[in-house]
Amino acid sequence: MPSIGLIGFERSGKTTLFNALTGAQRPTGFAAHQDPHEGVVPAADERLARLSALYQPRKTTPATLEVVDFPGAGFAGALGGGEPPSTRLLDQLSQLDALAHVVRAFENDAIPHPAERIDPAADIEAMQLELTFADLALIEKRLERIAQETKSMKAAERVAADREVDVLRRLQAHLSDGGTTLDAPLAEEERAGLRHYRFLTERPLLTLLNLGEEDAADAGSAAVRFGGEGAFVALCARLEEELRAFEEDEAAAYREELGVGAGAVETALQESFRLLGLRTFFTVGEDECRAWTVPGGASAQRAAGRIHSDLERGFIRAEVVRWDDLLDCGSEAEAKKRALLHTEGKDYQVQDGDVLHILFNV
Ligand SMILES: Nc1nc2c(ncn2[C@@H]2O[C@H](COP(=O)(O)OP(=O)(O)OP(=O)(O)O)[C@@H](O)[C@H]2O)c(=O)[nH]1
Ligand SMILES: [Mg+2]
Repeated sequence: MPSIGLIGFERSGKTTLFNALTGAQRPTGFAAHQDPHEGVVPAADERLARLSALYQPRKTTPATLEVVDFPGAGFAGALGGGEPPSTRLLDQLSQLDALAHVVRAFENDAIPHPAERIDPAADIEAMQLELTFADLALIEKRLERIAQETKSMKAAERVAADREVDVLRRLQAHLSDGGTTLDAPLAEEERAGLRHYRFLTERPLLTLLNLGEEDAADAGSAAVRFGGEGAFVALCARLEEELRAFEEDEAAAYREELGVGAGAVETALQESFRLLGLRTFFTVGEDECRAWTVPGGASAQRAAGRIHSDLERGFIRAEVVRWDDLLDCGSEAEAKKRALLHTEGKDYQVQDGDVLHILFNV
């Protein structure tokens, strides 16, 4: 399952957002937890809902995202002179596919910001620096180690070591200039050679601006006012958490009264999927309609493996139809008749929105 980690300074609203995303009721507020919370978020998907309406299956299963909510205390050092994040925290972060920085933009004197200021741009910069420092420290350690090791190396081994040193030095220079591993000018094989380091700035980073209730109705312009580039979603975590407790029509009425549109949480989720480069495909039937995710560029055979290892092993071919074509046609048989359903081999690259039917033999 793809995973994303919520990071950010103390009391920025990570756990509040975690509750809004997962429906959990974890305690929020002052030092409410020392350990990360883990949860699974089903991804609402309009396409799956419509396929389900067509098939009326016994079961509808959305795609999921694992979310890990870290306590902000671990990042306190980034705001001035304190301890850098622990090795354990860095290790936990590097295991995740993406990171989401929850940035505080809400004002509330009763809930002090650890640096005693509300300045989203400064927080964004401080967190970026913290992640960059962690990677630079890792590079430095590795360079020292290689320098030690090369002393006793044979000439042939030294060639590979020299090459690694060269790549690490270039990355070091790029990070020192404010770049990230993601946007470093590296050749594809150089990048692949660095992957095992699991650098934090190699993780796609989503910025979640946590607005005050008074800004929630105008999230778009609030986001512009607070500045922000890259992948960016503005929402009010507290409001979204509160609204979860309401019935659907009550929540809708309350939203209308406040002028806060639905879907901020869904947008945050979709942005996460997009950042992760995930593609969603569907399987349909009277038993179950289900959404699945695979990394961009994944083959039909790999997608089959998401469903079951037998399907990957015994893969023969896939019948593929776009979700909206299937809806237009009303059935796979009709889609076939109109030549909208095609047969693909194991190397077919799955597209976002494909409905797959895997034929296999084990
Ligand atoms: N007004 C307002 N308060 C919020 C909002 N989001 C969170 N809060 C409050 O801020 C306090 C801290 O929220 P948490 O969700 O615990 O923050 P956190 O980032 O998980 O904090 P740590 O786990 O200590 O790092 C709580 O009292 C929340 O109710 C918001 O959007 N608006
Ligand atoms: Mg928390």
